[in-house]
Amino acid sequence: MFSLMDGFLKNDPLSLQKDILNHVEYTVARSRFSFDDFEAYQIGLSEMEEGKRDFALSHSVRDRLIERWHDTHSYFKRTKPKRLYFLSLEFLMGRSLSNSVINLGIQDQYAEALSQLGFEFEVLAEQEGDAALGNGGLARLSACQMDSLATLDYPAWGYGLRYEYGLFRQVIVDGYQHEQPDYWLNFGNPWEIERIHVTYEVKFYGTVEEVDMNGEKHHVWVPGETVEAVAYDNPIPGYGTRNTLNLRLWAAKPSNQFDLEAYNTGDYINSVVNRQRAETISNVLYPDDRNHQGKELRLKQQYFFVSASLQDIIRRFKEAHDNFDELPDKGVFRLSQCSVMQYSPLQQLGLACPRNVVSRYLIVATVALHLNDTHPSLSIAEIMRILVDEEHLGWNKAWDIACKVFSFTTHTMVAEGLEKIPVDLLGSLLPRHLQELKKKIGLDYNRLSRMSIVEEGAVKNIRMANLSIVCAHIVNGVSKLHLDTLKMTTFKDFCELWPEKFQYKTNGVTQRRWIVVSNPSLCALISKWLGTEAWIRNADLLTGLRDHVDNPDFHQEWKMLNPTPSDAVIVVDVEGDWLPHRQQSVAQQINPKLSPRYLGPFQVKKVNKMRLAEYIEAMSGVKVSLDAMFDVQVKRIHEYKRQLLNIFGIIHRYDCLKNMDKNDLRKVVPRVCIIGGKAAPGYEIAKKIIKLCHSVAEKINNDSDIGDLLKLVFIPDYNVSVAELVIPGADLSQHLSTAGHEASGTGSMKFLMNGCLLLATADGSTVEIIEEIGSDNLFLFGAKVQEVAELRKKGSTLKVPLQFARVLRMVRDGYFGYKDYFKSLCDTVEIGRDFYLLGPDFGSYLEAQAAADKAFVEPEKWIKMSILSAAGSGRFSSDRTIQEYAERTWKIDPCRCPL
Ligand code: 26M
Repeated sequence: MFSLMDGFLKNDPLSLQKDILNHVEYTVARSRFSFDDFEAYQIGLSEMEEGKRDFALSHSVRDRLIERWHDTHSYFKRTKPKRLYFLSLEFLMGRSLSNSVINLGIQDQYAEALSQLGFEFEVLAEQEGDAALGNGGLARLSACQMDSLATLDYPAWGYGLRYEYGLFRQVIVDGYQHEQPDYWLNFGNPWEIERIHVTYEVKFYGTVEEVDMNGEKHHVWVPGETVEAVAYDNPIPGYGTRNTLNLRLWAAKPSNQFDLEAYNTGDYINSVVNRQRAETISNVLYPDDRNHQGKELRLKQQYFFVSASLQDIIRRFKEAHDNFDELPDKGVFRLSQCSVMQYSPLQQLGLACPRNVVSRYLIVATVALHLNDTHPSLSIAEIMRILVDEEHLGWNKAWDIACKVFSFTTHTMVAEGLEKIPVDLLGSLLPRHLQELKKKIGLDYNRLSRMSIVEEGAVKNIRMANLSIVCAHIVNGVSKLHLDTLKMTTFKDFCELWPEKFQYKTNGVTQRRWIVVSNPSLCALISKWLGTEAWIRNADLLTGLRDHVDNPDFHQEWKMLNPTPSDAVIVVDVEGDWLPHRQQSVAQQINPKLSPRYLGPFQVKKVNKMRLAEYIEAMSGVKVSLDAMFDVQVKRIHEYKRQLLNIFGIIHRYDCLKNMDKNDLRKVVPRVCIIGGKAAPGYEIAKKIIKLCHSVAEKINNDSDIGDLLKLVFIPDYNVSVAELVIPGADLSQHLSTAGHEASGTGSMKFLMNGCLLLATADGSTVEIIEEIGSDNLFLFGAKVQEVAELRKKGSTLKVPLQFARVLRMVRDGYFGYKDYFKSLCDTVEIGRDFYLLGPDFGSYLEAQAAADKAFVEPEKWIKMSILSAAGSGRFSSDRTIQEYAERTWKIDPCRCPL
């Protein structure tokens, strides 16, 4: 890997050791030792409590991040490129240690430094907890995109909230999900830098007063509550570059503005208690990734986030445009000559000044604001308030600016998922914003009511998506199918009005995290066979793996395990019969001494399966066979994602095994079915799906007739670091959403990169994955988007396969216990009520599963499919996505900090 020598801090192993020891002594202040007293150091480190052992190490890495962070930001300040501000209420960063040393290019040096001290880097890295400030797909996408922005040298900032409690920890008790608070800051967070001096006041409630200023009427908002936002900076290092971006997260603190009234009247205790309430704003992440429930606290979080971020952005803008001397050639200079400074600096935020050459030049030198879903959409109302009330711009001019700086991405397929805020709530919390929005509503009265920003009804709602669409100059979908669907349904009217606004940028994931960090042996293998590491910054190069797809040496290193020791294999077909199939496996030498942590490029899949098997045994006590196909479905639990279809398939498989001839049993392809994911705490049906999974697992795993032929395990508390372990070890992964419901899906891309075969519906980004790898290289099933509507129309006249009815009956009749508890779950898939079409898709699902069984016992075929999956995954790198955004939406250029 590349290595950069730079800064004050040296990166040779000896210097690293010294730095780590310094932090043990002075940052952690846990042990007294002398540098040559190795024993003392070791005792000092092991004395630290769980979760703190990686602390000194992390701090030494953090120092190196800060160095680059400073250089990057002073370089941006000097060169004044147009900046992107990426606004998101959620970021799922996971762990930072491994990712940081890899992106800094110093992982080998750290490994050596630690090993000389008697420690293993990987073991210490395992100590780190996840930063889980988000729910699922949207939040992990933000994290991948930050990595790409940094790596591709784009001048960007991320903004988010520093929740004290991240996404709840999932604990399974007796098969039921319980939620426990994720107080992730307990041991301190070495990756953040608290900026006690970067604070802003955020106002809430109160009244709007009209005041007369020089004969003009102005609105002044007199707040009822004021809260302080404090900045916490999180460095985001790029790979193969010195650029290190900033993710600035806001925490709420009591404001310094005392309630004098209360103090004067002597109600000291109550006024202190009231001040303390402020901190609740950034206390906890809302754990529902479905929709908005009109909760006041959530709205407060959104506005708190928006207000602090915009104040910060505007402050930086003003700073940058005060000092023109250094950049005589950059237009900004010309602006000063045109005395633009006589305008409020805020007017320069977009295109406030008259449409002339100068103003056009201005926008190049300014900012782009990106709304990650509707969650930060109050930014639009806030910018309008600032421009109109504080900078005294006319409404039209202010609106023009807002339209030019904002772009927006939506992450949901269905209209019900779009966020709404009751007008009354908005009016009470942010009275001035509502006044301004009403002006906009006035304009919309002539349009179709469905396009209005306000939804009429008993309770009037602000439609955040409509607000964002009306304002943003570009509206993005997250896959081709997603945008096409929106164009025909939810956003039809808008698309007809402004067709040029709508674009799609198919999602991607970062190969740094999802191959280099999480699958080091595959990383080494790919680099070896491509003869370069350049694919780590340019994922398109992965297509080069196709050149070796028939090379037996390459296969040997890529290999999965010898599938099954039997001479013939039987798979289940759609009729539920078992078909014999000749197996062509070659006897394989398996080295039983192979360490699970072995990082060499040999038999990569096998090594990763061993690691996963170890984890499964530790978590659930279930021993699984490495010869089995590891079949994985990990993602948030949702009815539309159809984990229930998976479980019904498993029950069907179990039922077949139970009814099979003893002789045939030994010819079956063994499976380990792995399911993981969290259900929103209030999502009853999703929770019942988790319970059913456990009940079925209990039955199957304890059935001595079945043994290794079928196992079902639920992996608790699925999160980013668990994903890093599970994905590399999967042979097959399932993506079962009813077509037309998954906007994109990004899990599938991570599996694809790791050479795991997909079993999927033609939904979201899968359609584009098929374009890349070809339909022969995955197991496709189920109704297509166009057919879904037709099937739904059929209602109770729908035909479902007999096997489906049989499985449903087993659950209903209490074959897995908890008959009453599962009743409402069973009702959701009864003919006529089966909205997500599990019944109609069941037959084709079983066929796809049978095809997977068949392919698995032809190792040559399977390995080829696996190689071609990884080789076709380059398009699904977030680097490609970010480059498209930069060029087509944000209009920003790379700005690379010199070495
Ligand atoms: C809303 C209101 C209150 C609290 C939480 C929310 C909320 C949070 C997250 C609603 C939706 C949220 O996320 C939606 C999401 O994750 N969508 C997924 O986005 C991925 C990235 O684009 C896509 O790949 C998935 O298909 C899409 O489901």
